[in-house]
Amino acid sequence: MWEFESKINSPSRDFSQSKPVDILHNNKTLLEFLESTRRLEHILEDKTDLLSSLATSNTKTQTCEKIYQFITENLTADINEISNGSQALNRVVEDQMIEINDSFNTFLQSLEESINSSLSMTPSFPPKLVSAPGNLGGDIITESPKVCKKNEGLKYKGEKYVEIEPVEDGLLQVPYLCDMISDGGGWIVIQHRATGDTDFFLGWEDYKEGFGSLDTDFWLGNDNIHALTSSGSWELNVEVKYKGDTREANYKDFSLGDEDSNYKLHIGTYSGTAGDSLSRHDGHPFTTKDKDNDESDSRNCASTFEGAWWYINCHDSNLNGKWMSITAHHGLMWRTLTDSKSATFSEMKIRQVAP
Ligand SMILES: [Ca+2]
Repeated sequence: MWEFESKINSPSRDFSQSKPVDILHNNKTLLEFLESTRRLEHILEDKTDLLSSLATSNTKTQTCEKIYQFITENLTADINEISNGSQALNRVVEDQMIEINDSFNTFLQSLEESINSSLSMTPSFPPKLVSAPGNLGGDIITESPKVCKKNEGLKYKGEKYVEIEPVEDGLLQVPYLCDMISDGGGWIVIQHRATGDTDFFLGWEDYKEGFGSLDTDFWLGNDNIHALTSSGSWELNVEVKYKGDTREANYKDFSLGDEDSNYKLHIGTYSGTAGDSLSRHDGHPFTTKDKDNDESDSRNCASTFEGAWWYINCHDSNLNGKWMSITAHHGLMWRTLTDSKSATFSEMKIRQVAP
């Protein structure tokens, strides 16, 4: 190319003054120039074709990119849709599994409670009362220090209870129930709940006097409990059955104050297997739905939790609560064993350990 340019750029000549040799030379130069021009045209054509081809190629590339983008976007959307669908399906399956599991557990618990309830009723309270045999059948029966003596023409219930009729100068002027077997016997039962046939959501006078049936469920009465424990030294035994398992809580030095003290509870040291869910109530008065002696300013704990107890604000235990309640804290609760749920059996009994 530079050769061509050098020729183009060479100074002009006056051909009229040229000699024949010069003319020939000039013609040759012109021919070379024309040849170069053609080559240049070819090169330009080639470049044009190339540019055109590149442009076409670029358009195709852009089209390919758009198609690729379209496919990618749609594929991603499809994958996301499938993934979301799969997750939703998993959630539905998980929810249904939880629901089935809960239903099964509820069914099992209900079945277990029904069986336990039946089992707890049968041996303790046979429907027909029989006269007590002269000997209740074992070396473990001992003379009760004061109120649960054997061989007094006793009515015998089940395997371990006897019903005692009051005597004229006795501490109690109502029939009462003695456990003649447990831990050597000699226990007077002050609370018994095994059947749920008695309403325990009652007022002050009912708890003062006592209510229910010795054949089923009852409260001995706060006046009676006070009369028994106002002299001598007494111990308290609490039995609570939950999920088929019966546990005990024992307290030394049990007594109940008189009505003027609102039947204030006094208990000593705890021992046992049920855990201690009563010591926090020690030293506190009794509250019923119609007499609020608890420590809550905003409510009556007996009304709120459907029972009657030595409530604070409000309770660790609620053994006079609502039978088989499914509402948390409303049932026969013994926190260290049942948490907030209801036990299926409870019994409180006391025994004199010293005059
Ligand atoms: Ca209150």
